[in-house]
Amino acid sequence: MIARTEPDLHEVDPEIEALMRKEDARQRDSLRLIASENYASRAVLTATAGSLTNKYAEGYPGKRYYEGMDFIDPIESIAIARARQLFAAEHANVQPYSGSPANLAALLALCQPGDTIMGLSLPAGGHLTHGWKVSATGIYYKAVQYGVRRDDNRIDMDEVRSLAREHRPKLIWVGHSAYPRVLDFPAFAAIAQEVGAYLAADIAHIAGLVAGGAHPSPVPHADVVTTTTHKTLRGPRGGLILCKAAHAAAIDKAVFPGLQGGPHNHVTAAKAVAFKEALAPSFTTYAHQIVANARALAEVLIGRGFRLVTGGTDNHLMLVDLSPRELSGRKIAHVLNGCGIELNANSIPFDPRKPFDPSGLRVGLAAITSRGLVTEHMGTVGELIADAIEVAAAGGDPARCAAIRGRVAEFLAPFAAPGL
Ligand code: DSN
Repeated sequence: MIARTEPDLHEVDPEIEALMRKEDARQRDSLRLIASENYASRAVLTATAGSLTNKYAEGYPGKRYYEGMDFIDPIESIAIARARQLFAAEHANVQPYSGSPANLAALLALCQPGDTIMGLSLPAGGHLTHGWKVSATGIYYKAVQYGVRRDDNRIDMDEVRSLAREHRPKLIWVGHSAYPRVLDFPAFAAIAQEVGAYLAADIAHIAGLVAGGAHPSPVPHADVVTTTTHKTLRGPRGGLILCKAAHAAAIDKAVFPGLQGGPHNHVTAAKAVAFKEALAPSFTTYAHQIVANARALAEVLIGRGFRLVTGGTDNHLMLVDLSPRELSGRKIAHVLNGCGIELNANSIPFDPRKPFDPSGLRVGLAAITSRGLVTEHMGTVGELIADAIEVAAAGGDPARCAAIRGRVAEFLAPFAAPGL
């Protein structure tokens, strides 16, 4: 037997190892409220860390361009079967590297360059890849963007319908990165059907809520559904495409060889683990708890005098509007980070400020719900956020920030951070 002499990470690269441990501690001690983030479980993290990263596997199970697929094929087949079961989907492709490649694959499968596509505009809460002008999806396709109403900041289905009738898009996106209300998938499907468009739902933010039954599913209504796997779904950093059987061949061809080379097998394995976790009854409880926590936190923040975009939330996120006080979202978010409260500045609809320094703060509940926080804790969470905003608005005094950071760490100490 050969003696194991291989050095560990802390011996090979103590600099990187130390930074990784510091990031662990930072995630443990911070109130993590970035709406697109979560804590993956130890099982998910373990799956990403093994020998599967060493293997090439271009192609699909049973039809590969490499030898040595004895274990990669069953892993990917299990991931596909679990994704289909979780979302009641006719077909699943588990290979997309993340959400943006998944969205590009949907477009490559269903549209030609130059075709008209429609999506929610970025300033109204949409995603870059739904046709925003600086994205490839706004450069290679003729993008028409719908928005939200000025009075209640909700998606204006009348506008969606009239733009669709006028522009006859090949594909309509429904989905968002910063919209706090339920998406009306049947209404989008009716409009798409009327104008002969494909309907593509991007559920990256809400996939965990959909899987857990805390948000309606687009799967019965959309031709294609894309998602990341690492947000509310609580899996590894990656992507997933679900579609009708009629689009399966086109989607698979678009992912590989259309856009990607070898799938990241270690991430595929971790996706399979995450789908198994999401199929457990406890995940349904988790998904509903996220929404209950978000609603409870929204009430606390409203009680502290903050305006929320649309007046509240139906999902995992809310947007705090700082424009009545003419505060810089970027500066406030930066000071909050120093207080141990991690969230991001975000544009609000009709924002008077620029996108790089907008008027909103986006607050998401998925990560802290994974730590076991429930509605009774949202009073404290809201007070910490509101107090920190006041400290930030008054100039961000370091001693006052340190005091809040101490309160945050003390408050979070009893709640174990999954995976860390
Ligand atoms: N950037 C991600 C988010 O934070 O919502 C979406 O891609």
